[in-house]
Amino acid sequence: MNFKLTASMMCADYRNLENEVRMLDEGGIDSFHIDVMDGRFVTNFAMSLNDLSCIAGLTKKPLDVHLMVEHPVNTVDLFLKKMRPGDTVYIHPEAEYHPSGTIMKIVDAGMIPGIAINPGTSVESVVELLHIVKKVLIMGVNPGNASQMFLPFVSKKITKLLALKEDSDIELWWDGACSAEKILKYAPRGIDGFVLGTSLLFGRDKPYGEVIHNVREMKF
Ligand code: S6P
Ligand code: MG
Repeated sequence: MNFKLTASMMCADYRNLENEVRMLDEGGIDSFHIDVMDGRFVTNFAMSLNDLSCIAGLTKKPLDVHLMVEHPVNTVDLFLKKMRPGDTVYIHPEAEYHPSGTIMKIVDAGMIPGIAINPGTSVESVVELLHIVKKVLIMGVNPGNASQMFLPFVSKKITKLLALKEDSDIELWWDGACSAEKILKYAPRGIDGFVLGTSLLFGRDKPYGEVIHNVREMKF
């Protein structure tokens, strides 16, 4: 089955970030997910420009930058400058007055534009943006922290997005509480990629390469 895997780097062991990136890279991860949090859009602070530059310098694989910040129009350029064409930037439409303008900035910089949608955000409220983004990051938890429980009411929205995907070329990605059970259920239905955090990849005492291989083979 053809689905992609990205590693949620806020869950990595920062005592040796270089080694973490190398093990994930050699272990076959497809990209590196960078969770940026500003303490306002979400009640947490997480990765920022230095972390992004550090990881970009350690791998040739793409970055998947998830901006959980208020009004990303004001700061997205800082991130775009440090990225390589073909990397992805997700903004939250809930955090922006005019999300389509910010999405066009991302496109103009040569990056892949995406929106991340919170559990409480309806498909209907973002449907116009689906014409101009390439990826949708479906949040299975409220953004802000790793190791949270999946919110079951999101399942209905996933079904709606899978139906919309049939008439468009958007990719659907899953972020938050991405467990083996979710991959087994949703990869066959057409979810294109999964963000791996503590539910499957980090803090498991198993080599990353082995976990990634098993997930791809759906051997859980
Ligand atoms: C959450 C963030 C995510 C998490 C990831 C953690 O705000 O956007 O990318 O880091 O979902 O995964 P898990 O398996 O610990 O929930
Ligand atoms: Mg994320």
